[in-house]
Amino acid sequence: MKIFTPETINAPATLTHAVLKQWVADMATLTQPTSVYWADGSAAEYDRLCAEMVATGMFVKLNPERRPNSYLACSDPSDVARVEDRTFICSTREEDAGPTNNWQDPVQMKATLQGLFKGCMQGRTMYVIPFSMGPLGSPIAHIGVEISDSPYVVVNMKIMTRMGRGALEVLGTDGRFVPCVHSVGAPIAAGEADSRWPCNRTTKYIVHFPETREIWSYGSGYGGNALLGKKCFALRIASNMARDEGWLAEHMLILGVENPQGRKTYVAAAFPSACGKTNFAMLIPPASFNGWKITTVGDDIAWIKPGQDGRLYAINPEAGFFGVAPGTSEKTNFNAMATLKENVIFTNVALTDEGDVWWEGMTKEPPAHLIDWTGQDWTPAIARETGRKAAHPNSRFTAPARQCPSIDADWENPAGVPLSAFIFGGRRATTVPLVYEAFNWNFGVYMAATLGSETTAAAVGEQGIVRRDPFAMLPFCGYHIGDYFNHWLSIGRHVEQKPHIFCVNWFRMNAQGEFMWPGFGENMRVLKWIVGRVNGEAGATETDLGWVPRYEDIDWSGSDIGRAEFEPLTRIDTEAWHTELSQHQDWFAKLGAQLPKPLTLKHELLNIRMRGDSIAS
Ligand code: SAT
Ligand code: MN
Repeated sequence: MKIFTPETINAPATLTHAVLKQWVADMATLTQPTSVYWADGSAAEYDRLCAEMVATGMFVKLNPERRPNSYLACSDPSDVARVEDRTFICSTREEDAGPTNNWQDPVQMKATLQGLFKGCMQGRTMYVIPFSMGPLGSPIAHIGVEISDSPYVVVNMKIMTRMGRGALEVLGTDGRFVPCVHSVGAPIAAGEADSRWPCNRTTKYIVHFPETREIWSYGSGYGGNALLGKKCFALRIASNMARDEGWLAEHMLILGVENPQGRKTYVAAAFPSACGKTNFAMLIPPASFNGWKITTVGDDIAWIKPGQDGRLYAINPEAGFFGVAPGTSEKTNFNAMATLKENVIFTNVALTDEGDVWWEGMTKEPPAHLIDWTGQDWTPAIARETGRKAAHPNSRFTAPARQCPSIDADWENPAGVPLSAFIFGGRRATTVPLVYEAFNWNFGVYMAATLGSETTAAAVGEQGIVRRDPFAMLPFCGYHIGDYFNHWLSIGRHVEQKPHIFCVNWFRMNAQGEFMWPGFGENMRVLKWIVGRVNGEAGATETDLGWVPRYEDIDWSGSDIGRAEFEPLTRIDTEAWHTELSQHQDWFAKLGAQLPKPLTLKHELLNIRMRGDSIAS
């Protein structure tokens, strides 16, 4: 066994951070890599690592005339999405992880991990990846250092975070960082060849130690399992930091709505994974909305802090988009397609004969021939016969946020942007109306706490099942979800100028199983109403659930949706809500004593209203 020391880990000569160097040395001694490499985040390094991956077959370089400086990676079929049942929160006390997280005793888990990581990087390079979540040096940013044996992780982290030398400079000699340890869990024995997408097909662990702010991930090289700055740090660990320090770490996009007079209103919106957050964040208003503009601050994660002026301010801690490819087209998300023109890493989409990429929904007509994400020939005829998709339903693009044409001028402003509204949405074929505004903060927290959504391909498991996904944070809240609700209620008590809270559902279906709402750019009509409500300019009618727009409260310019189509979109089906409310009750029952009293109260109020008794909200 080779012993590594701070002197033998290839650390940059200028690095004076003794704790960091010792930690890296300890990790190298544990995992036994062939060599240690410190990522500097430069373009030259990025190009070199990509070229190396092309040589090993992990990357395909796309045709530079069609997609300059871009690559395609196709993963092992066992490694295509987040693994929620292999994700753990290891707080000292089980009660602190709560009923929605997998818990294991931290001492036991550390022992398990020591066993797994022992020698796990044999035959591989260990990359040390310093990164900042949030602009470098900003007071709201936090630093992490990921150790990984995957060059795919290095280049993705380069796009998704502020990665490299700058982050080390911020750390100085004794700065705090969140240690993130990652291995694909596939050591290479001497003389053995590496696989194209190394991972561990049978053993995966995504582990968080909230008290010591540590992350350990083993066995997967994909997305949120491996790019540890994203869900693991910016949500699971950061939600703990946020609770302790009085702010919010949320699974939310952030966008700005600019009206023709130039007034800008920022909103943050939470939807579960693969429910269209990226599309909503980059929305282009219908042509009839002359002078209205949407600007993008972030598409997945928001860190939100109270400002001096009594408002809430949000930053996007990420620097790139890790978006779902299928369904993205010039028609559904023009800005995303423009963002994807160059400097992109695609994962699990199909390769065209011209050396470009394709996925379901990118064009109306599929190409006549493709190599699908599993490496097999694909034609429309084969697809019809076998049902095989060219791109995996959870295939992704990794693209720099600065390339997005709608990027907000303040997207890197360390002070953040002031929020006027929170929007919560799920994927619901029935029951939930197109949009409604909560009567007040605590009612909004209730609605978000009971948010339901049909499951998607973003996580391994059965799809299309309605599950409670509170605040779209079910897989991402790093502590007891009841305490998290309490934290939201407490923010409401302390913030003077609270954003209004809205719920939306773009996915309601008619009896024929067709979507009733066109979605995409048409969502601007709903957004304009929301902004109008916030600014005291839009009307509504009171319902049992909250404030709902009447037909005449929505701007229908350029639309052929009439009253008859609008009514079933916003109808409150009392029968369905009786069932819904009993499901809320079942869900709340799981939270035990940690369920905040104000939410029980709101549940009772809703029950009474739905039963038709007259009572104030
Ligand atoms: O794979 S990720 O967790 O990064 C994406 C998602 O599921 O939202
Ligand atoms: Mn997400």
